[in-house]
Amino acid sequence: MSPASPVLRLEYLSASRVALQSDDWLDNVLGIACFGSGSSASVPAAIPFAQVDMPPLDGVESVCEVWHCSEPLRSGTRGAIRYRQGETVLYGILNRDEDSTQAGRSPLQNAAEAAYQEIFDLLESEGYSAVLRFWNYFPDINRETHGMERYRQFNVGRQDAFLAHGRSVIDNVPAACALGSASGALTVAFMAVRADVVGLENPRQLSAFRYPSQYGPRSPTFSRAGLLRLGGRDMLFISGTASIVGHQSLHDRDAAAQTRESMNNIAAIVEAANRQAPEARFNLADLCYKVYVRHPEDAAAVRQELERFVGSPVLAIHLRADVCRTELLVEIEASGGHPTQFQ
Ligand code: 3EB
Repeated sequence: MSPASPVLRLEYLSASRVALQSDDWLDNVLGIACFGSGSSASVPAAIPFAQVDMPPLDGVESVCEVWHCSEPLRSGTRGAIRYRQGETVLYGILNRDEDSTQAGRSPLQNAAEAAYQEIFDLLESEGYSAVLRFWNYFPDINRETHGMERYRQFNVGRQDAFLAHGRSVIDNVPAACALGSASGALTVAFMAVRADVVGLENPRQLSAFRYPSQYGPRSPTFSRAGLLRLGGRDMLFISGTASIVGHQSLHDRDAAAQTRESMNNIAAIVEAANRQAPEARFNLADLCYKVYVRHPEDAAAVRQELERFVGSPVLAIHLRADVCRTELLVEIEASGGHPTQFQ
């Protein structure tokens, strides 16, 4: 049985190409995250948009990640959030400056908590029961301020918002990533659905929500992947995945080996997804990858290892970003089950 027309579609294109698109094209756009340090794409205010200072390492100046949806869409704003929604999908983006001070809490912790509270408020009032994916970007992720590394500050604020909304912080939490940009505000993009999402864990890795306290006072609140069925199709959203086995980082100073270990982890998540949804037959060669690389000089080796591992041409973009542990040189996210277009 051939599946119905896909609800979600992913497209990657440059900011200058985005500027050339017609209104018809924009009608079906859920939102756009544009990566690069140049000036941002000009996009109508009704389209959720963020410019993220993470330069592409693929020889282009910018790359825009565009989510399309086949459902009739309408736009809205709530506080700092710009969102766009269809019958089953809601995508939103929010930028939040780190400008609020409060005794005992860092501005980033405050910004993260406020951002997530605002998102949960929106999803509760609009009735989207599950978050499929969060993308978190903020500068200086490895820098220590207020006596704590900024990634750890973020984890405290994020978890507090989950708890404030009575949401579980273990098991079946949303898939996510958290990367360091070169500049800018805290940016959170998210995709939520009126559907059941199954959170997947990786047997090779301790669940992040159970990381021991050596990684910070609060464990990160994310699952290794989110699996769902939408419009008759199984879709898989794999969280940022690094060279971590158990809870330990492996292959210090070796970006190629870290890439292989990250892919071993992604392969294990794909296996877990196929156990859960056997008909989906997710396959490494059919996924679309977004690769975050700490040092630009590692990009060629990382790209080569990824292609070797997958064993066929790979749909991938590579971005310059900081990973949330200083020893990690690469992080890879992936998704599958939706059409993807590169141009
Ligand atoms: C890891 O496995 C690497 O804090 O949202 C990956 C995916 C990572 C998501 C997050 C962090 C996050 O711990 C880092």
